[in-house]
Amino acid sequence: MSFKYVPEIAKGPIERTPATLYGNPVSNHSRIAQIVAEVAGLIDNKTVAFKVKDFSKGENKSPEFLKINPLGRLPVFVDGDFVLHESRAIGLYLANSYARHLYPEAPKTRARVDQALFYEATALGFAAGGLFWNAWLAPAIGAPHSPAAAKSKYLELQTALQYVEKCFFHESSEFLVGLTLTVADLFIFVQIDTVMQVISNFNLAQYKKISNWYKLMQRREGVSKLSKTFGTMARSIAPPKEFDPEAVVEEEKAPADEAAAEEAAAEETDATEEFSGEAAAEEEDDGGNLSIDDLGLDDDEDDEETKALLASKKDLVKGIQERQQANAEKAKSNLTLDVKPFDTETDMLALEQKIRGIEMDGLKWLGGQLLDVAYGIKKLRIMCQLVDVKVNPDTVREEIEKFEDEVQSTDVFAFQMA
Ligand SMILES: N[C@@H](CCC(=O)N[C@@H](CS)C(=O)NCC(=O)O)C(=O)O
Repeated sequence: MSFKYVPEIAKGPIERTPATLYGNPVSNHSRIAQIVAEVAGLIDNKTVAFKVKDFSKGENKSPEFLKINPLGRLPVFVDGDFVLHESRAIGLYLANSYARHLYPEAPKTRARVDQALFYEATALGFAAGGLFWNAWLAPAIGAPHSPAAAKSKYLELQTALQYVEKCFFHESSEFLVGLTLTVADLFIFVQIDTVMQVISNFNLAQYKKISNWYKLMQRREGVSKLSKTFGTMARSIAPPKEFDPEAVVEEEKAPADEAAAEEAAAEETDATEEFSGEAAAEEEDDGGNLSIDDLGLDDDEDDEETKALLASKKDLVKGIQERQQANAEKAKSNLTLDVKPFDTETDMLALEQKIRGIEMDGLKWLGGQLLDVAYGIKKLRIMCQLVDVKVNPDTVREEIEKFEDEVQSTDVFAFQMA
């Protein structure tokens, strides 16, 4: 069924019928959009209904589906008359609309997140997707593939992982960028999970930071559910495979395979864009989501009974949203920062007052003390409490570093749940 807006009630987000995310958990692109919806709780709270399109039945090429995406590709996001293609655009739209903390606004932190995202969308994604296709999915479903491409994607993936290991996880953070979970963690998790679930001997342990991070990510709410669904669906297509980059190249040296291999390698750019995988889940119920159409009310109806029904639905949704907001605002963290001055001349008490003057919704300053560093220089150790959904710790640091005449650096001394 398609959802449509009812003019009288389409005045703000609380009155909206759920949006729909069409996808398939075997597709890494789908999971990039899905993971944001899952982690933000949008599927559980019925803001977004997830609907599987089965590649093997050609559901992504049906005339009806081609009307919403002429490319016949997944994922697609539909919210009333707003239709959005491209996995990353959908993931970022969901974060911007419903979970802003996942895409921090502080310019430098956002730039680092973007750096990770662009790398994910290019080098890392092509390598992981190409390996998934050429080493596992295409052989499993009898589609054209190239062992040589599998090897080169495998090597490209090693380079990409070396880069991620070296250039992210600053200050021993458990996250790729900054001190909190961001879309960078989510999108990159999808790519690494794509490989980990189907290549049984893939050695992620050699990348210590990535490997620890991957284990923690796998346990996160929303991430864990998505990863398990993907694993189950992948195993319903074929078991995970051992991959030996040297052996596959030997295999490809057979002259009869050469022409086919070259053709497959030429076709293979972002190989996962071409696949028609197997879908296990059932689809096309409306997820129990109530549409105003289901109430049998007419758009133009203005009798008292109809108005009362609309008002009671509106109150119900508003009540649920208020409770969700109240729960989200209970999650707080304590951040302790060490602020180093430029020199002994800096008036530390005045600096502390300036810092305490920084005001943000969700930020509360707590204790502070001056500690000796060396040669008469003191640093300020100052603590604050942050409402997680409202304030990103990196924003606080960037605000303090704006006092550039006095502040040389800010370092995180501690950051933990309050
Ligand atoms: N750039 C697109 C790629 C989408 C894409 O290629 N999806 C694949 C699944 S991973 C698909 O639907 N393939 C089916 C087809 O091309 O027929 C995105 O990021 O959303």
